[in-house]
Amino acid sequence: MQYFEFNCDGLIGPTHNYCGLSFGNVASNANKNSQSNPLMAAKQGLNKMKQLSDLGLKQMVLAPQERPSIEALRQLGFSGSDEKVLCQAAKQAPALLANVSSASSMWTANAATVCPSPDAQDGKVHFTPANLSDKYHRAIEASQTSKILKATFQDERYFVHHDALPQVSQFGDEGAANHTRLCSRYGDAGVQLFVYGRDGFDPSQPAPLKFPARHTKQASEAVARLHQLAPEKTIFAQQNPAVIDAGVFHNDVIAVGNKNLYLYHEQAYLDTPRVMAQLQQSFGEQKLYAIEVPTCAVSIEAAVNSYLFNSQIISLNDNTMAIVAPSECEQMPEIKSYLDSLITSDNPIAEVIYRDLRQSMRNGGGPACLRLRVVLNEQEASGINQACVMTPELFSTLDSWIDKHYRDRLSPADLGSSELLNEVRTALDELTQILKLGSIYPFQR
Ligand code: SUG
Repeated sequence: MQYFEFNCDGLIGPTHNYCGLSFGNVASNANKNSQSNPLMAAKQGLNKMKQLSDLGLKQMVLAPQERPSIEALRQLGFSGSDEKVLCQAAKQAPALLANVSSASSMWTANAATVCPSPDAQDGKVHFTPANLSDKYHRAIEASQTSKILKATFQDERYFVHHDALPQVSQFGDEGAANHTRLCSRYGDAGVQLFVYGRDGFDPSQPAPLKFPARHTKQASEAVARLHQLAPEKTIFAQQNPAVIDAGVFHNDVIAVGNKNLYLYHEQAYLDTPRVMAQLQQSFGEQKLYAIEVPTCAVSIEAAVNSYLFNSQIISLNDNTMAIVAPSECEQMPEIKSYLDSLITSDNPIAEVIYRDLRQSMRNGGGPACLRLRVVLNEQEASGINQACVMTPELFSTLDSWIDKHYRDRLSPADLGSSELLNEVRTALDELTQILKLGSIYPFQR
């Protein structure tokens, strides 16, 4: 049976804005309070999906979450009509309103950790939504993410949906941003590399000093257990605390893999040589392209500013890969020259595709943040919601939907407007029909 990688990209929601909510994420902090362009953001994301789909890759769309979340504000004590809740929050607690208005569900690499069927003992595809417990604006995504994943990967014969881990910092889980599956062919049993920032239960272990380590060892271990992974093909590695303090808030800001290729920075881990030796050992006799990027070629600062490692590496066919890099990489001479040398050296990457994703990048989200990878075989693929699969028709429907409903500028001060709330709800209501999701949003119930 043939296996494929599906890239599930988050459709960027109509409240995309810059409120500087993510301490430890350099871009989010730097762009705090600037004006965003939700229309342009959504189109930049959608155009990436179209390009990958045009290249023959399997591409899906995951719906955004309802924001502002009136439900979350009610939980925090605001009451009355939806308009009153919004208006009170805008006046009395603008910081809370910013948190419940973030379009952060676009970064679907943080939506869940996914285990394809060849790796799980029960032969099913497992999903664990990430609790994202380190940041309130992200933690409120988990329950809705679970509903969206269930509405997208529907057939219970193939898909197992676990609950998110307990919502406490000891089990902080940031999903696939800290997880990479390596394999020779997608249908082979893969090696799963789980990366965490700290030990959630033992504060005497190494941890960053300045910025939070969002993801814990115990979260990674729990997900590996839930997904029924073979211990000899599962690796747990700790991120280098010093790079977290330099702005590497997720492992996908310092390493990226596809199939049997792993591109990583020499400073990525607490003990990088050990991690690579374990990876090589789990890979056995099979060929692994382990490409180490030295600090003398790319500094940590340049990695964080360019988001080189947040590129997507994709397979164009059995032997050739391309790297989908943010356009910032093309503009930084040292990164451009690194990528030029990468495609001419001995590895399967033959092409660089630069993409303008600036709206998302300004919040610390590059090409790889915007997608969740799900490896499926043909039979499993028949059990997904087909209305979410990217086609030329779906592209043009969504493109017009964005034109119809999205604003081309939004400032933090606009978030309290009831017109915006109505615009968002009208848009999302129409979207649930386009993507055949049923009534998944709180305002629809
Ligand atoms: O969690 N930014 C996101 C970016 C997530 C990137 N994802 C991966 N690396 N996989 C975050 O920090 C910023 C929102 C704001 O500041 O308004 C934000 O949430």
